Amino acid sequence: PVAQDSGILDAIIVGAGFAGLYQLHSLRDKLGMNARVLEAGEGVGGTWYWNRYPGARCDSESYYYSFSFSDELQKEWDWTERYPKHFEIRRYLDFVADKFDLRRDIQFSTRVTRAAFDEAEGLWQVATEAGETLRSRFLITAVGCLSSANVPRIPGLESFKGQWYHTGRWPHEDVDFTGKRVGLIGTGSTGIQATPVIAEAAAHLTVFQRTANYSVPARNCAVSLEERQQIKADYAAIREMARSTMNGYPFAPPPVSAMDLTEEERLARYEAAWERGGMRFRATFNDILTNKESNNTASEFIRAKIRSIVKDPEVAEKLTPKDHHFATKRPPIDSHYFETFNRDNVTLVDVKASPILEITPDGIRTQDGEHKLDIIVFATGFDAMTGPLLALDIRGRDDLALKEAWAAGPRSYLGLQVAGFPNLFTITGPGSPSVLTNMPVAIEQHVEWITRCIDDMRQQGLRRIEADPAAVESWVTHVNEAANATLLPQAESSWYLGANIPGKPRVFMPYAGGMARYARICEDVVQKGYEGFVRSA
Ligand code: NA7
Repeated sequence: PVAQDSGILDAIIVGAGFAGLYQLHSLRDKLGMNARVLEAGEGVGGTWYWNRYPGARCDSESYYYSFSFSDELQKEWDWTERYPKHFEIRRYLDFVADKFDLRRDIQFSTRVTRAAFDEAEGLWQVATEAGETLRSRFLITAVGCLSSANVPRIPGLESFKGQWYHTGRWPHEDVDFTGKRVGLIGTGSTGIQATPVIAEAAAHLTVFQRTANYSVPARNCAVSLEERQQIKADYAAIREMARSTMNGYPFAPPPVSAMDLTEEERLARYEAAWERGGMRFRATFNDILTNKESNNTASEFIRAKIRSIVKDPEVAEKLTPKDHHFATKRPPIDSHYFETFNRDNVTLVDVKASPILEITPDGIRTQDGEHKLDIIVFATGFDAMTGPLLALDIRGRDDLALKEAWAAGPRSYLGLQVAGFPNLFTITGPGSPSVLTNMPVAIEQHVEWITRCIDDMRQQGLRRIEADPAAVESWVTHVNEAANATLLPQAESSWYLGANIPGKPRVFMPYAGGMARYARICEDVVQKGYEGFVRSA
């Protein structure tokens, strides 16, 4: 390690969510390095520090949306619900931070405003909002993929007399909806989670929907003591399974196409999956994301469910997705979302048919007229994957701005490094499987790979690593091929493609080749002496 008293750190890690915490633990406690985390929030949690909106919980099940690296940790921790609420995840990450004594190396309330590579020194210079500059050999971003809030520029927002909130920047104190007229914009995973909870409390809820969405019941429930004990006893096998699948889940589709069965058999399987609930529905057959005909059967099954749940046929029709295939946009799961539209105090506004024109002092004006509101909730998503990275204003060699390097869309090698940016590692960066997987599995793989890479460099007396532009070129090609082998890029309005942010280049960002395959490729790269990277002393 670099000497402590030189004021130079071995590594600066940006972000104290799952990724930042584990990266700090790995570098500091396994390699004995001098690492520091810079975190904008006042506590640990990362994305989960900010996402506190009503109904916020994880769509992955708690027992596998967690760290696997410490057997002691997974034995000590008890999850209470099938899907953890936002505060339970924060409590878990607090527990992790305490258990591994991580806080002493985390600088909270510290926002990075610029990071520049000093070629002469071979060091990163990282500037913070408070005016501090820190220096380190390595810079590791652990900023999450869905952490840069997207508040659409709707004229008149500043004139609104009520309160407005973005779900990903929710206030720490509860928002009281009692007796209020609430407008909610957006029907992605977040809007679909928040809708039933807000409707319970508000005098009236108006949901502004741009794209109708497929959603499957989550079937959330408490985890019993017996289940907890069983999971703990089985953890080794559960984790191994999670690492071996496409999405990092400890379950996989059977080796059966939806087209292999009769309609009756197929419907029986969908019905069972619908009852079981959650992301497991997507794993009913092995070709839902690759075969249009198969996908149509799943899409049609959900459409029929929506029509059967929602009593008003006109509302049901508006809620029925028509312009994309099931799961080609990130599939939400819900707790009584469609049922909520049967309530007297809930209205659905289709903003494709009647676009939002402006926000007025008293509400939202669509083409059809003004909707009077006391509170507006923006469930309008994120500048996904690239947003949080570009916000750091990263400058590589020759003052090359990441924003320039990625002007036509993100380009990385393995989602981990960018040509022209030596010693910068991006955990769950664009080009990695990240958002298409159960995040902790992807994060642990990345962190362990980066840690080993840095350790190998140290042992070989190397101080610098950078992705070779040719390797970036072929990885970008491979990421495109992997996406095109699925139906995913066909959903034109998907944030996977950057389509939700006006002016953002349309590039399919995550690696769709699967988590297990990705991990094998990364391993192969190491075995071939870090093929595709240029390393030097
Ligand atoms: P998403 O999935 O990006 O959903 C955002 C929603 O907001 C979606 O329905 C958008 O419609 C809608 N939206 C965005 N901008 C506008 C404007 N300007 N007008 C009307 N409607 C708009 O974000 P979430 O927070 O729900 O979920 C993000 C991830 O968090 C999720 O995938 C999980 O991984 C957890 P669109 O579909 O673009 O037409």
